Amino acid sequence: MGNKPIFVTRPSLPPLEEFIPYLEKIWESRILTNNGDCHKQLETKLKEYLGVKHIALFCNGTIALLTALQALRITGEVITTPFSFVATAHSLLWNGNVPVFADIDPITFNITPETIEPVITDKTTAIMPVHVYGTPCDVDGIEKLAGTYGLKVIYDAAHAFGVKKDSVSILNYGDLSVLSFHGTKTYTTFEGGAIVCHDEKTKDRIDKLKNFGFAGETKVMECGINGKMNEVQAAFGLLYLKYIDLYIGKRKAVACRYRELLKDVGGMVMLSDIEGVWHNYSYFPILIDKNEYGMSRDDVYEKLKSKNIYSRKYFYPMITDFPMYKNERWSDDTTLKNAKYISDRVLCLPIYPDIETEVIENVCQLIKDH
Ligand code: T4K
Repeated sequence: MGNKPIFVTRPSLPPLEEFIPYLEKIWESRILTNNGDCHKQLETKLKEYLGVKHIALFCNGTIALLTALQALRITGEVITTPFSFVATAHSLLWNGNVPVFADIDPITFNITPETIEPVITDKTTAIMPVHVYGTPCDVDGIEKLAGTYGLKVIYDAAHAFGVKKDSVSILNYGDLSVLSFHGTKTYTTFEGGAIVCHDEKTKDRIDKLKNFGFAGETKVMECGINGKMNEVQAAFGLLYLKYIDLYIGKRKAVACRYRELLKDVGGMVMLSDIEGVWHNYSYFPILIDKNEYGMSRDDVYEKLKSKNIYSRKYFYPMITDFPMYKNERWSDDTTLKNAKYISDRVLCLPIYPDIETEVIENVCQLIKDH
């Protein structure tokens, strides 16, 4: 293993020589962006792979989130989770919404109908749940609640590439779902993202919004943005798709090895697979309870770091602990108590397709020896 640093993730890359023919085609065509051939092909292939009706590719997940809000003309308050990457809430602020935070479930780490309903007000227009670490939200319950109150649902599915529930893509729930294809994600196009939608009209609107709002050469329908994915990203996405099942399979093996090696460690909780769910093993979070385990999450983080192993505290601090998101509506100790509990204890261990077995064993041994 040597002394090379081990990070929370390390993207697997297909052989470089397999990427060259894609680049040659781009060089030949001189179409570098704006819905070129690779872009078109990737939309088609992703629809097939993911089992969704429509997909619109983006330059990154954050602009895709913002465009999703614009596409549905979301105004007012939007209920979301404090336990996510800050981009989830930032997209709401960029769109002029008021983010309102609901507590999370202690098992799935996701917001639930039970935690969402109490914070609905007459200003609420939408819900933006996150399938955190790729674990599906209670999509049926959220759909029912949204129906009752007439709310839109935009899933931040940044972690949920390829995740299925009862053989159906999780991306088919809600009004829209937003993916991230960032370099740290299970499926990557270096930077990138996508919106999944269910009808032609919405897809058309999203496509216009990501291209400055142009509807034809000389007509601008509204204030769109430049959210387009370029041809090199799309070409890489096409190649990556050929390897994705292999990579997810390898991730699963890593998760299984961690679970096996850590199963008897007291005071430490791991996520389990959920029956009927096809997981993508994008993250490997553990919860460390200092009283039972004997060391705090921060102690373990520092201990691993001292051995050149860089685990990550995703998601600490929780979003509502960033000064710009603090608000008396959720600053007492009870409103977001599960999120706070988990955010204070969570640690994401290194997981990626080509992580060496020796590294996994070393990480686990360091966790066991305390
Ligand atoms: N919603 C949710 C729920 C999200 O998690 C995210 C992004 C978004 C929305 C927004 O989607 P994007 O706009 O990003 O498409 C990373 C990512 O930048 C971010 O995409 C991701 N979530 C978040 C959870 O993690 P950092 O600041 O922790 O990344 P960084 O650069 O520290 O990378 C972590 C480790 O990964 C590094 O220590 C080394 C390794 N690494 C990283 C990169 C970028 C590599 O080996 N190669 C690489 O290219 O935010």
